[in-house]
Amino acid sequence: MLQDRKRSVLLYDFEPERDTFREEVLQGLQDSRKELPSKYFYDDVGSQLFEQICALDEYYLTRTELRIMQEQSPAGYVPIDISKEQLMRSVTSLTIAYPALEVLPICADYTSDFAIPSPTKPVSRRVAYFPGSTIGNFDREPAKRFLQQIAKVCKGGGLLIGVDLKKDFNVLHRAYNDSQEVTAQFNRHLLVRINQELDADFQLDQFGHYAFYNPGQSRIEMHLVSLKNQVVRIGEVEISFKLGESIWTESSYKFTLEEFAQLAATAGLRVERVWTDAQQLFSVQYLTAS
Ligand code: AVJ
Repeated sequence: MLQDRKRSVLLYDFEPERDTFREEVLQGLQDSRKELPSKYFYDDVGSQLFEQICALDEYYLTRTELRIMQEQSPAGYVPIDISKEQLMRSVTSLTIAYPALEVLPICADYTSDFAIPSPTKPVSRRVAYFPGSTIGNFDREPAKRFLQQIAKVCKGGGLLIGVDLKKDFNVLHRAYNDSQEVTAQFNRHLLVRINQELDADFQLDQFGHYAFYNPGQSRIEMHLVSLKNQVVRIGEVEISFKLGESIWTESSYKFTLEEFAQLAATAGLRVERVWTDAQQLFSVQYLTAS
């Protein structure tokens, strides 16, 4: 969804009244030891003057504090994504928003084995961030292995992870069968890519999007179902499909909080905090790796 470029922000305004200013000035100046509250330096012009002070050679405070912060705060961010274009787009906006942050992007399948580079600054704690409930795309054993991997990489640190929760089957069904059929298009896009990149001839209108919640397995299953008997060519190879035969393209597991805590525990991760929305649709969880 497109966002308005210009956001309006509401100010909660408790700026001291002129009367208060007068009272404090008069009170301070009528004391036997005269004083004025230093907070009143900072009107608009005063604040700009202070900014200039901060830039002075002699005024070591600000730059020294910033240096300490830069030395001690997030040493670096290592985004990992399978899509190089998407990855580099987000890196660009991140480096603009956080010029001091060292960003070390990795284009990889995050289930594969690859080395995580170390930022230039010393790292005291590694925290992984795995949003989107993408953990739900793994079957139980691979999920456990993946979490174990993270636990190993983030020992002494933790994992912030998005986990989708069990809920009304109809709500789940609609989330993967949207009325605009974007999900169907997303699903079929896999065939578009295969056609484009692997010289294949999938007929897109001959494969139907089929997604449903499987309560016994606690997962959404997404399929592309052949709408006729057909033969598809991928390069030199021919693959035949029967009418109604499906290609399983994705699983998306849903959890109760207890089930996820249990899965995490099998990987040596402990749930420290859980945040959810009012309807308990989704959770964000912080796990530590001891
Ligand atoms: C981002 C992988 C978690 O499984 O819900 C969205 C992908 N598939 N609609 C999910 C997806 C269909 C999504 N993940």
